[in-house]
Amino acid sequence: MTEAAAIANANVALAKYWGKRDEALNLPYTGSISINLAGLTTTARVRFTDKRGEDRVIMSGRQVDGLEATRVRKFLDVVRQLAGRNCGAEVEVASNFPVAAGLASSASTFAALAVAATHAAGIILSEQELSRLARRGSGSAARSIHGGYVEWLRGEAADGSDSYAVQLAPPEHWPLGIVAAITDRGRKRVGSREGMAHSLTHSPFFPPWLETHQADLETIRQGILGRDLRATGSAAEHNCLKMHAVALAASPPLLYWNAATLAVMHRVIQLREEGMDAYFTIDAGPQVKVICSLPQREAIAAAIQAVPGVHDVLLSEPGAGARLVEGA
Ligand code: 2P0
Repeated sequence: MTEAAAIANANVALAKYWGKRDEALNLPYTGSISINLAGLTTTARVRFTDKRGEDRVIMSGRQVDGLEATRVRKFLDVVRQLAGRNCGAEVEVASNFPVAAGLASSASTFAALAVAATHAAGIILSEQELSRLARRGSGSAARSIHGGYVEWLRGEAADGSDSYAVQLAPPEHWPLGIVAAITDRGRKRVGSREGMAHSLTHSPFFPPWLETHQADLETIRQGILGRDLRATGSAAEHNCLKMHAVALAASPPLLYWNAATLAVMHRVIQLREEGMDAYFTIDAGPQVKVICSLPQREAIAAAIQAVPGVHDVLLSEPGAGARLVEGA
């Protein structure tokens, strides 16, 4: 097989990945826990050619060069090394949601690429191996290999062999609702990669972030297993605000929010006071994801859509893991 296509969903972290202990291997300082987002999907197609020339990378319909293409080429190098092949590739990637704006497009991109590229190269990996491989492209991609509720294990080994994601529970374990509020359609100014590196070296709050993270992981894991929305949601909000506190306290500071981000946060708190089960979380961008009970999702989405500055809302629920769509 020299050509294959795969799809993978984005994910939203409830306990965040923020800080690498190894930048080359994308090894995190902490574990993290996420929900796979149904319907926020990236398709990746990989074709290995006979020629040894440079890889051609097409993203959202246009050929890219520079950093974006370099990241994909480096990732393909890992696959080529695994497969013992040395050939060029043509890669096409397309997502059905706003990319590079804090909606985890690198997670779905590299999870889909891991599945497509290994099949195209003729190698079959276990889900654990795929997760480890996807991590090399983007840390959070390790989590998008699996469906439902997922924990990426920090691991201890210097070579990253024990740093991969596992499924905590399948999507049907707990059919939650997720609403993503789009408050800015542009690309974010500081990507996660630079943002976490800067936080690590320039924020006095990085050490306390590490010290308090394990407790959040445990609360969120138990909350998911026990289907306890209040425990899970409160701990996710707390963990999100701590991550942003780390970034805000960096010098110079990193401020990912805009006015609408903050307005949505206030609206979610108000919805809770009105008796709704809703909790917010925010990644390295201005969008807000709201975790809520599934029967209340439409009403919550309507309330969020009405917040001034919200361009759009996307509705999701826990979705399936990365999978091959062509080239089996
Ligand atoms: C997360 N983020 O846990 C955290 C929360 C952003 C904020 O994982 O450098 O794109 O490719 O490993 O995976 C985004 O970081 O970073 C991310 P790299 P990645 O979802």
